[in-house]
Amino acid sequence: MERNKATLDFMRLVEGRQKFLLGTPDADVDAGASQMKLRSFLNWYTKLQGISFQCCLWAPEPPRPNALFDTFSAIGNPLTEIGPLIPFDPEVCIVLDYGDWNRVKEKGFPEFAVPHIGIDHHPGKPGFPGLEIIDLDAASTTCVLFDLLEDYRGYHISADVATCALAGLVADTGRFGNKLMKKPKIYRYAASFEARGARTAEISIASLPHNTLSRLDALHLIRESRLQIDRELDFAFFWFTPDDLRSWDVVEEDCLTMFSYLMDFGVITAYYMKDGAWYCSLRPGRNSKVSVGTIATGFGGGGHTDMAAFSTNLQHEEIFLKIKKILREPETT
Ligand SMILES: [Mn+2]
Repeated sequence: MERNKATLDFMRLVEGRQKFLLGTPDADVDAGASQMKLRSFLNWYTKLQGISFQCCLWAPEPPRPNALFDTFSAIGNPLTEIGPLIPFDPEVCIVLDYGDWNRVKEKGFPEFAVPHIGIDHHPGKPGFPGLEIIDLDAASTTCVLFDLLEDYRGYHISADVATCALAGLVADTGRFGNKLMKKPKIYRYAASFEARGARTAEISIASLPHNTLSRLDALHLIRESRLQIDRELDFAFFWFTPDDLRSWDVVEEDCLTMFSYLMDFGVITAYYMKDGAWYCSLRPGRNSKVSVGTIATGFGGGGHTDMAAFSTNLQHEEIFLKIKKILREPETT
């Protein structure tokens, strides 16, 4: 059977090897699914060659729990398998779903003088030290892996691997909910995975948010006690703390959905802690004429007309007042 060039290049680098490091900078569902899927293939392939198999999974931090991981637990679950890198001496390093090699290194990916293979659907940046297999058109890294491995002779994609691949696809395209859904290619992949036995019902259930009530509670509490509004200046401001997130049992993104509920305001600002520093994120409402980038500049930050941010040592009360002052200034000059 005619095999594509990427498959040939990939197989040339893994042939005869038995120790693999599979790394990813962000252990989300697609990255975890890609690690599991590839590990399952390499396990099959080394057995076929009659050699032993060793594989170490790497990510800078454990993945955030997500019910979709359970749907592919039959072939492994990165939640339980990614840990600190034990002394391990790989013969090949494979980096998945990474985008920018420098970011991977910044996150502590160990450097080994062995062949590297990058497999991704994000645009690569210069500097990757090896073979890059990138398909910008693919909806997830699990799809790139599917193209790479599906026609490899004798390899049979099991229902468990197909379920894992579909979980990556569903999570990365926002449950088919974003603009990528216009691409028929996504449905073709989904159909291919289903034809190989992917358990779609299980995935549909797992992809429903498990914390709907916590999110509603969080939004309610923000509305009640963390939201300040100045109607005259057309300005909405909300804030939350790491303690809030813990007591509400939600993550930062759940609170930031407030942005989309406040779109009738000219300027919307969220104040919260990110990576250990206080941080303000600004958005204009749907009919706003204000450049939020200009406001962020007033705090030493920056950004664009429609998205801006700055980090700060100021308290939320001070920021609220200072932004109001900036919004008022055009009238006083
Ligand atoms: Mn991805």
